[in-house]
Amino acid sequence: MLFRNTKRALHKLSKFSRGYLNSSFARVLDVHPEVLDALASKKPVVALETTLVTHGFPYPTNFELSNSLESIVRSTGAIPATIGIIEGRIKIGLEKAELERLANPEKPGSVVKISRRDISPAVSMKAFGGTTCSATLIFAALAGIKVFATGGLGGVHRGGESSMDISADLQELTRCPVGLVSSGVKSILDIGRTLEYLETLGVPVISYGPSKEFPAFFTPRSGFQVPWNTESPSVAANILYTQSQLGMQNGALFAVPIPEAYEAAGADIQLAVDRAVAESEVNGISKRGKEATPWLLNRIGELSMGSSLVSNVALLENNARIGGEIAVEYQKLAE
Ligand code: PSU
Ligand code: MN
Repeated sequence: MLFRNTKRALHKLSKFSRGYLNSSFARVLDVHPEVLDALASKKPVVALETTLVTHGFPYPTNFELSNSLESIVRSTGAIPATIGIIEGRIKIGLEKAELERLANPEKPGSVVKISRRDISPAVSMKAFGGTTCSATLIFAALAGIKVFATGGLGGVHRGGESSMDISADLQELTRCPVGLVSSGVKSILDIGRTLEYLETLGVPVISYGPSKEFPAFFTPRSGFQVPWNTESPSVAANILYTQSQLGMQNGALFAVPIPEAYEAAGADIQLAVDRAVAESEVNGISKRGKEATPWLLNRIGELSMGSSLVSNVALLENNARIGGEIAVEYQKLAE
């Protein structure tokens, strides 16, 4: 019996791997053997991003956090696939040494923040990179991963109606059939316009909690309502599965409020957010494109004396667990 099962698994794996190895993207993209096996044998997989490692958290918190997100995903029965770029190779699933390479600023050479527009130059120039939500969505979709868990999605920046600083993350949700689990967007952004933009793009936004209030990352309340809410991983999985049955190419955003224990800290952090945004307008960082978000995140950490980082870790860990639960339910439907 054992032998027969193993043989069947090997057969499936080799068929899947053959398809994968013949595809053109295999020339630039490596799927970690554990992730490849999970995809071939239809186990649930959750994608994780690395901009939070390279541009979101200081070392060694970033390295430890990434490991803890992977363990939390595992504890739900799903396999984690942390995505990043190592010397021009796109990695779906990173080895510990590769993760350390992206996390540790003392390693030689720079590590770039990779959104859609940076992918082909980074690959061609053998760069190291942390993938934003947009790039992570692209690679997750290429590999056939259905769920991606992170902290905050990018969006329309404050003043975006004149600066046109709108994260590529939003557009990408129209192109990748992946469920993105985040705690909404930070109030460094214009939350109302971000939701309007997602509506225009036709991306379903579902609050994953007791109410239809869209969460504002550090706080569960943004003052904006979304049309749908659920607290059930199987309903969330069903939303993704329905889109796949209809052949829809877009993803969906599941917006999870920060755990209750961190609600109170949110009000103080909000002051830091407002001050950081005001500073960025005075010192001109708000007009420096991709530097704006990492600068604001770092400044909020300084102004809140690390409290924002503690909350950020808590919500990321919560989202990794929920991502795992949704992926497990999705796989049941897809069987
Ligand atoms: N917002 C956060 N934390 C983050 C990011 C956004 O609260 O770490 C990162 C994500 O990787 C996101 C990217 O995809 O920043 C968006 O950057 P930009 O605003 O430059 O598109
Ligand atoms: Mn931008």
